[in-house]
Amino acid sequence: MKDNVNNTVKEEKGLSRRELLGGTTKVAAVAGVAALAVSAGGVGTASKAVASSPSKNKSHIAPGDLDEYYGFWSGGQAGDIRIMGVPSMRELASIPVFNYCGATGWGQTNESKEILTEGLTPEGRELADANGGLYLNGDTHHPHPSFTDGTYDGRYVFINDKANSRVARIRCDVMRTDKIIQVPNVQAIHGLRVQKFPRTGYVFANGEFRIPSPNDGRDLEDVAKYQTMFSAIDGDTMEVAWQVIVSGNLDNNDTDYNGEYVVASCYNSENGVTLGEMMEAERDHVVVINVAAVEAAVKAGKFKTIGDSKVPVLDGTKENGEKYTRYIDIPNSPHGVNTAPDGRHIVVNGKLSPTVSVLAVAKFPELFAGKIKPRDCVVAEPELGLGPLHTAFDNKGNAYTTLFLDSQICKWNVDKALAAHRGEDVNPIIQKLDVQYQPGHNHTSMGETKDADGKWLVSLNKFSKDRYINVGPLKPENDQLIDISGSKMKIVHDGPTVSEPHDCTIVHRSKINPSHIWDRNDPWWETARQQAKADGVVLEEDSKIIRDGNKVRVYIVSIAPTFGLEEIKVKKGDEVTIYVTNMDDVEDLCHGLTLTNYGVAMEIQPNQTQSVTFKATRAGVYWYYCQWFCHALHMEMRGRFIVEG
Ligand code: CUK
Ligand code: CUA
Repeated sequence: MKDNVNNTVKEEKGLSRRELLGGTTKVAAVAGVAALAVSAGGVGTASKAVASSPSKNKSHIAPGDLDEYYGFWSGGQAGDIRIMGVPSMRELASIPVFNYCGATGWGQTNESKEILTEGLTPEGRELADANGGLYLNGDTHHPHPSFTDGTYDGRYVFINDKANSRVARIRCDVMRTDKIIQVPNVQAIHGLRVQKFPRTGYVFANGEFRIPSPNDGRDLEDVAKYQTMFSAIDGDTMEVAWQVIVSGNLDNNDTDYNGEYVVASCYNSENGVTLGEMMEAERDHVVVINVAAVEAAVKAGKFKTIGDSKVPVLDGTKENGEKYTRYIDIPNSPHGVNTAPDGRHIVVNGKLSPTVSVLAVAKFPELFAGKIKPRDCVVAEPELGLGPLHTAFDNKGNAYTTLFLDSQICKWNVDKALAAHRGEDVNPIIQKLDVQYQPGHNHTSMGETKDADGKWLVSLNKFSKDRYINVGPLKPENDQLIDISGSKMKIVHDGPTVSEPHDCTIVHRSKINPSHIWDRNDPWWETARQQAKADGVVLEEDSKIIRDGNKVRVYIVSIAPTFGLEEIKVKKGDEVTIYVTNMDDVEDLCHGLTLTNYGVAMEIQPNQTQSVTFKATRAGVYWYYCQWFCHALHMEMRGRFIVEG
């Protein structure tokens, strides 16, 4: 196995952090401190391959050894994405997305504010402005990496924000969010999947709640006029390409392996607004969206737009959707939708029904041609247990379904389920495993790609109850790691998480190849670059202060253990922007800038530029300091921000 994770600084730059720290530390007494900082970083230590670990428990990754998989975990209501190592289940990083992050300055730096606000709809901007211009919360559910040709390509991870109807894109090279858009005409983006073939391509996003259209004060009580939409976002430009109005509340979705169809589950086919109304019918449905048919109609101009939005909208409701959509009846309130790695079957999870419905992708063309009835697409409907929510797959034709109410994972065989549906006397269920407790999503290693490898399954359990020492009324959730490489599932690890992750994806490390330092040509600081150019400043070289009326722009180059300016003098009332460029092109050598008592703080990663703007509201001396322990003389890495009254 090619190990692309274990690139040490030595190989890349010819200089390790250990050497850098040793070389620049002039005071002998601080050598011990430097060693402390280095051991925390752990840079340059050789690591053994996972397979060579002598441990009997395959999930145990010995100190110094590396994980085989990247896990992208939704941060739930915390609004971030967490990178986990699998199988160790160690939390490696948090990527700020829809949250405010004090560690990185996400939500405060000009670079992040641009990303957080540029994609808002006019209504969203108005509502966010009531909160100081930014949404400070998010509710992430479904992190999905980009695909090329049916498997992960390591470019991006996409994730939804149900709370404020947004979709974000995370760059896998720097593991930072680079685009966030708010989807117009809908409320609560929930289910999210990406096009698997030929590439991503589209990001498919389900609008869950039904609202008046446009939602500007009309039809407040006329609930029959409420509607919701399925949206296709162009993953390259992060613009909404088109929307289709559908019947029911959209829940989850998944796509085929041909780039032709998307299947979305819908609850509340009654279009009710109270619990009682939503529960009236025995059956709900999935809606199948025909991507080519929608594209053709958009191209032919057969669409409308709504309100201020320019996005093409098509009618795909049960009554009018003929060309674009088909509705397949599914027992009451289906939830998860999961495409098998064979590319031929899509499993719809029953939730309130003990069954899962297996749809044959090959039947969809006949369905749209009107040659078969919708229910003819259902080629198996095994009864698995109470509360089936989500299904994952291995590489041997087996499926693993979470049973929320039974607190179990049910392992079953897809071919046997098909045979049973044809009337053969076979039992598709292979094993039921107790999990602790109430599982929602589950995910297998590479299981949503054609490269499913059947090694690991994670069950994301909503309740941990007694599995950990008591931390108060709010307990952690419990993500259990299950070894599925043998004939029987075996739980090998309990992993606590906070704030309801909902979902995760598990990606082989050979697919992801993050950078160690930023490239100075990165577009991240393009706005800063333009401003510097106008000010005659070279970001990489110049530390200077430019006054422009009562606007003051401060350019600082940081190289451990100094800031290029040890004193910044401004006048009370000035609007100050500080640009910091970290010219330490050494792995893991992050600096920061915190301005005491001003509530200003940001990270500046190796070779990165970041900036922050604030008002100098009070005269006095305020120290700014580097808050990342970067050097033996880190405590001395500071300067005075002097505000003249
Ligand atoms: S949903 Cu949470 S358990 Cu948002 Cu994918 Cu099913
Ligand atoms: Cu730079 Cu601490």
